[in-house]
Amino acid sequence: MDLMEKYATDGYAIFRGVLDGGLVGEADGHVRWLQEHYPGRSGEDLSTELVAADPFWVRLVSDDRLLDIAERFIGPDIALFASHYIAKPPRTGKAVLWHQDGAFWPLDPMNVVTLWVAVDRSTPENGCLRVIPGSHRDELHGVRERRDGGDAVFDVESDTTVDESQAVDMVLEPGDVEVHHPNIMHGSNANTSPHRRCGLTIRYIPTSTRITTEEQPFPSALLLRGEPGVNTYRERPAYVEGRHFPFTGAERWA
Ligand SMILES: O=C(O)CCC(=O)C(=O)O
Repeated sequence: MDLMEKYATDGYAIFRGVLDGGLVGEADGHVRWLQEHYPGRSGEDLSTELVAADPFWVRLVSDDRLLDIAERFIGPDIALFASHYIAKPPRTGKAVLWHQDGAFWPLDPMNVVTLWVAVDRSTPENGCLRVIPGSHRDELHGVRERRDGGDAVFDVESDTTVDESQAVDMVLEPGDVEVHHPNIMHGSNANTSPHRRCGLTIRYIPTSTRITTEEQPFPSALLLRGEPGVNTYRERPAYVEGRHFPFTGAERWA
């Protein structure tokens, strides 16, 4: 099955070997740098409000290989809505409870695509992403405070029952990209293995999708390709040596 057909049928698709080892290695260095600079944040909490001040983060989500994939799903005018590294540490990495992204997002209409970029090898042992194929055809269910009493990355989950026997594990190599629909039911287990599990979520919207938050521009709203459409955007950050994470080509962002 062609990957676009796969997405239409199952609500997700996997693009293999999208990013090269050099850039994935820089993303790995970036995660470590962020953890040094924000010691109060866990590896699962490196997210949206940090993006627009971080030239490498903006460089990474602007990569043409990623935008070319996003363009196939949402067309040529592309903005960033949000992005989040979820770097689950070895042995103590937390679960992400079952949810549909669209149930949480201030977007109108809910036209958005997620690219999940594997920074580490991602397997059932280290808590890979799991999806319920075909669940993207369901409506958006409500959400509730979590009920399991355990420790999870977010405090909320979908308020519907999920048949976990239908779940498919997203086994990915560094540089692979999983793409998913805002209505697909997904989550991930805790990382009980000796290996970190790091992925970067990138939420791309067509610029015809409005970000409806009171705060404008939204902290991570950035125009990445094409016409600006209905939103206002943050300025791209200028790279300052010594202040920002250093990366290949940083001089072009100064
Ligand atoms: O990385 C994970 O474990 C969960 C990611 C997720 O919930 C998402 O991509 O929407």
